[in-house]
Amino acid sequence: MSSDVRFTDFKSDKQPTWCPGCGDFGTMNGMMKALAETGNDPDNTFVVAGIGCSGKIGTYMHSYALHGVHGRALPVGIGVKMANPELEVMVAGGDGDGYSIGAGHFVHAVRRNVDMSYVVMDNRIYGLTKGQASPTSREDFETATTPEGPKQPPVNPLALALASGATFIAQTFSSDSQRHTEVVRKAIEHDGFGFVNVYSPCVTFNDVDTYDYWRDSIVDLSEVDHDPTDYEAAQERIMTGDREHIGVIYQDEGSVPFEEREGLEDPMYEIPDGAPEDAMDLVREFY
Ligand SMILES: Cc1ncc(C[n+]2csc(CCOP(=O)(O)OP(=O)(O)O)c2C)c(N)n1
Ligand code: SF4
Ligand SMILES: [Mg+2]
Repeated sequence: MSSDVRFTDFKSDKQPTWCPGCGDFGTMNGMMKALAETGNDPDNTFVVAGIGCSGKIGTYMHSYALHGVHGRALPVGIGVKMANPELEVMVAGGDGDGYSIGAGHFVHAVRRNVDMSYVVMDNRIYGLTKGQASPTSREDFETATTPEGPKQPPVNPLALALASGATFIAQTFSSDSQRHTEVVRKAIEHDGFGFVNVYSPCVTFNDVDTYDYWRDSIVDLSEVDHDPTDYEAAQERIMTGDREHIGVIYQDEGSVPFEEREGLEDPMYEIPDGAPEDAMDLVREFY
């Protein structure tokens, strides 16, 4: 790790193919700034990306990276962190990747509480596949495949995280660069699974959840009376309040990451080669 790293060091030489104005530009810039501000550098950072427009982020960032299978970024990220806890692991993907095909992994990653961060670029649509409804789309959101809307209420990702035992729940808006960076930084610094849902507008396929909509509806928790360490207050904001809050909504200050709790902090490269003898005895018993 180095203290003179600039956020631009996290930019790869690949030119993003995101549409001009896509929210993912701001989301990615804030992630790079937060990584640099927390003393990380590309050599100790591993980005695992989902599949979707958002998933292209692993190509546009300069770090170790893996672009794998749709909905499977989180278990891969956990594996990377467990194999080498010295790495700063950041998983990033879309609302479809995380809350639809990957919803099961989301729940279990949250409850496992490994020390890593998870940034979801929530544009309330499947962008890459050209505009189908996603799990966070509104009930009446019309698309080519849901001409009368999905006709089912959207998933509330923050509630899902809270119900799964999350120790850090936050939300940001991609175009509020300063606040987004600050919150992602807190997620990185959190001792455990730092989850950030980012309102990251799709300017091509979503004409409802637009920049103007977010600007008009967002309530910044730093400007109201909210204590993120108060579980009931967080529950109230997430379950019954206006959903468009940004900031750290819940943080368990006593969080102990899974690997620390279970004494699994040694990197796998320090484990001697070859299976331990008693494990081999067990194998011999069965063949
Ligand atoms: C197993 C599998 N099923 C479906 C797809 C098709 N697919 C690719 S991206 C995507 C949805 C992406 O939506 P989201 O995660 O919200 O990302 P966005 O493009 O909006 O950033 C789907 C269904 C796939 N690649 N793999
Ligand atoms: S389709 Fe939407 S999400 Fe994908 S790059 Fe374009 S604006 Fe971004
Ligand atoms: Mg999406």
